[in-house]
Amino acid sequence: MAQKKAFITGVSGQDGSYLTEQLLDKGYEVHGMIRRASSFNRGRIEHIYRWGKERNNFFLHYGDVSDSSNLNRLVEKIRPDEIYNLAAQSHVKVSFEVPEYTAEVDALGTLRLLDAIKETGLDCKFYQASTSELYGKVQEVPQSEKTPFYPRSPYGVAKLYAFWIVKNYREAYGLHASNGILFNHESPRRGENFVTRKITLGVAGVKAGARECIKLGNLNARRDWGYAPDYVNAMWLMLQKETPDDYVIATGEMHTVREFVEASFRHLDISVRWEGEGENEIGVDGNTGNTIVRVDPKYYRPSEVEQLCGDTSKAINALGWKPTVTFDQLVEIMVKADRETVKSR
Ligand code: NAP
Ligand code: G4F
Repeated sequence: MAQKKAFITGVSGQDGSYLTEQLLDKGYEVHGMIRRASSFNRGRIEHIYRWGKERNNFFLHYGDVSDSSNLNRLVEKIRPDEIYNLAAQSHVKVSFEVPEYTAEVDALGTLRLLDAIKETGLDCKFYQASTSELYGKVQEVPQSEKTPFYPRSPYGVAKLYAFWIVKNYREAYGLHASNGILFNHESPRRGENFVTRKITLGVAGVKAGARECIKLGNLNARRDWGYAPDYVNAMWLMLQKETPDDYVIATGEMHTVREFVEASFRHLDISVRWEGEGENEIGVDGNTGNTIVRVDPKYYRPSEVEQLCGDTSKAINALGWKPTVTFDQLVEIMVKADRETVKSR
């Protein structure tokens, strides 16, 4: 069988790096889009790049999903069998600061790619990185593919456009285009300003004596957190189906930010005692009495997504997918990795 070619936008991100590793393992030739930046932005894929260069199966191309001519040229030149559109301004809080840019990249970027496929007439499968942020102010618990959407941020609204334009191009032009509605997924490669990574880096810093405490926003927010490598495997499974469709990918378990903090400290033998309320709440080290967690309202969002919990039965039945890492294992993996990160800094 001929070697399959994949094109990944967002290759330098958390998911892009794991997806690249998995596709190379499956024998794919992988092409990734990278943005020109004034500082090094390939940290997550540097190891793969060196390895892939030797084997001549991993290639990077400069580009940006805000640039149609670049996308058209890349799609025409690479002629991929599968496109994974992972590129996004992916931070929800930041999207309130840069709403127009977020729409440009997360909404219109998706349209540009779909249109490039349509115009070249390429027989190519398309994966869209849709998100549980579409559910926002949730209309039912847990959320399935049938739950109505109610996004709560410029990010969520931009991704809502992307979700529907994927469906529209599928129905209007017969494109094999699927939406993966992925709930939060984390790993040691998670960006440092997302809450899980901020916590695991923070607790490792406190344990090492490199910092006094961690400052967080809404401790009561609840999320359905899974392990990123499991979730990128689901992306691939979706594109192996004969017909395109939309799937929820989640663990079905919900935990608060507060629980994530407690579990992280627990892995370092520190118990947290909570005192006070709201902005004045603090987390105290049960052994030393030191304040190791504080609330800082600057991390609150203008409109919050209070809870997310996914019903992944469709993916279990149709894709044979299921999560392999529990909440506690995820926390342990991340804390362990960040103890090393703190030592090396
Ligand atoms: P991430 O780590 O923030 O990675 C985002 C990637 O997009 C990076 O490679 C980034 O490049 C690239 N990018 C940003 N703007 C771009 C532009 N204008 N043109 C081209 N590339 C651009 O995100 P992630 O966690 O891997 O998530 C991957 C995708 O899944 C995103 O679309 C995200 O919105 C979505 N998603 C994530 C989750 C989750 O829990 N992780 C859940 C649901 C959906 P730089 O490295 O140069 O910044
Ligand atoms: O880690 P977060 O920033 O992730 P959020 O907003 O859920 O978005 C992530 O998951 C989405 C899938 O549902 C993706 F689509 C999106 O691209 C991204 O990957 O925040 C999680 C929760 C929020 O409720 C936030 O208010 O944690 C709360 N939080 C509390 N303190 C904090 C903090 N979030 C951050 N980033 N920083 C804090 O200090």
